[in-house]
Amino acid sequence: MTARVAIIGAGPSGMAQLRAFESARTAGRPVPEVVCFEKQADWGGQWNYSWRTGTDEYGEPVHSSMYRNLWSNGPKEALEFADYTFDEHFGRPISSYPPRVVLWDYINGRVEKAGVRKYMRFSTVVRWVQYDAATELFTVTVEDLKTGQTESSDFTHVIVGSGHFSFPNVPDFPGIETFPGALCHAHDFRGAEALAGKDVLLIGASYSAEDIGVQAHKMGARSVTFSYRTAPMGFDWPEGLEEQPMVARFDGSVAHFVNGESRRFDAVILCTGYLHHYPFLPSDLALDSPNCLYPAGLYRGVVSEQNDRLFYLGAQDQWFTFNMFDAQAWFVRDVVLGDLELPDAPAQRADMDSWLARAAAADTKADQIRFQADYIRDLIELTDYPMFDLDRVVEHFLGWVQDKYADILTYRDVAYPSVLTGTMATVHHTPWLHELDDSLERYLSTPGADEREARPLHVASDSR
Ligand code: FAD
Ligand code: NA7
Repeated sequence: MTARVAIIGAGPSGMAQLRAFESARTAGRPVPEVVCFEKQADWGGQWNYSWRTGTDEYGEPVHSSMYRNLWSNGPKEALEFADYTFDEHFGRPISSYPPRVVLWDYINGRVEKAGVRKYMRFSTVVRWVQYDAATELFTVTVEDLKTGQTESSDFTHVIVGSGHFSFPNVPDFPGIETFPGALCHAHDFRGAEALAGKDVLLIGASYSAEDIGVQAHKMGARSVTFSYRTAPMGFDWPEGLEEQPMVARFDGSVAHFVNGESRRFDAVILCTGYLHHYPFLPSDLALDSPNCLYPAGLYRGVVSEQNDRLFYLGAQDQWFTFNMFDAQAWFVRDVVLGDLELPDAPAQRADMDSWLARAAAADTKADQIRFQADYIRDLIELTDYPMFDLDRVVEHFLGWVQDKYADILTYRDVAYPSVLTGTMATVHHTPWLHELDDSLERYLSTPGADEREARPLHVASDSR
């Protein structure tokens, strides 16, 4: 059978893979048939916001964990595509921390320009992938969610881009079943407005807890308490936000912490992370990993150790995002095209072991950021993806970490220069803390000073 490639999912990773194949095709290289199955009606993955929670209109698990109020949690200059800059897309400088819809617009712009929609099968969920060692083919069974029809067809290569921040990790806590208030996992959190005037408990000490906490504060929560398992986040929290260790037990609306303190809460949000879960893959092919910098069993972070023709994109914990997915997609493309040869299994293992050892030694945030930059550099050096100044991006990330520790409520107002174009970001017309309209129109508008000042704040507090 001539090569035929299935891409599972059209989030930023799957979109990067489509773009990678198309760039080879337009350069005159022979490219196999590519089909991308996406269960949602549009591409964008996490960035394709849905108001729904639980199951969608077809009874499928809702994929996106993003909320209405979400703004980029890192400077956009750290994720910029090396082959499609923000300047090219927006035609003028914008700020460093755009809202979700603005970033969706950017990633959509690149693939629309590349004209890769023709490879898409939207509203089509991959139900099962079966590998036949005799024929060396994958049989991919999909369901067209609009018609309910299932069909199977064979592929020589499968590229998994289904993301790993969608299936919530939901631990149990003694007595939580007695909690009478609002209770959900971050995956089902859609907006912080309803938290105004409430006492809110967030369990977890990573991105979701931090960001939902500051969103809740922005929208006027009376208090926000973070409960950590390993270590506190340690930001210089404004009044009304505090960190406590683990919850020992709930007793009705009261949470008792392991340090003996207790508080009463109106709402609890479990910000306890996500599971790598691939319900469409048999256990021998499904990646089984915690959320980490270098999942074991993926050569160069993408090639399944179980099968040289099965690839995973974006399976890492992510400092870098869009441009890391590009580096991976270009590498996978060249392996599929036969332009890059994979070493034998022992050599793959030795390579993975050396990266795993380095990942294990990356204790600090700075180590982890540098690790991921080196990983990306290693991939880009093998392909024609445009190399960009990764050391400069590392500096941006280190600056961003510092900004957050300086003031967790204002770090999104800081501007960074593009490492690709040198363009300095603008300072957004309205400080993030005061901006209550997340729309693209509002973001790109230039409101007069009167309008900026007249915009109502939901809450007034000394910290503003
Ligand atoms: P996803 O974006 O998860 O896309 C996977 C796609 O696969 C989805 O479209 C899904 O519908 C599809 N799919 C899944 N299963 C199937 C199936 N069986 N059949 C067909 N299709 C399927 N990154 C940043 O850079 N900045 C941020 O500010 C930021 N904020 C985030 C906030 C939250 C709450 C979360 C959860 C993540 C955030 N991220 C952020 C990280 C985010 O994971 C990446 O930016 C990016 O979306 C990952 O892309 P992906 O394509 O690998 O996965
Ligand atoms: P992360 O980054 O995987 O963090 C999960 C957090 O949940 C982390 O602080 C964990 O504690 C904590 N956790 C996990 N299990 C438990 C239990 N059983 N009890 C208490 N706490 C627990 O997930 P996020 O959702 O924050 O971020 C994922 C992505 O979404 C990220 O890319 C962002 O951009 C947005 P630990 O610190 O390990 O002790």
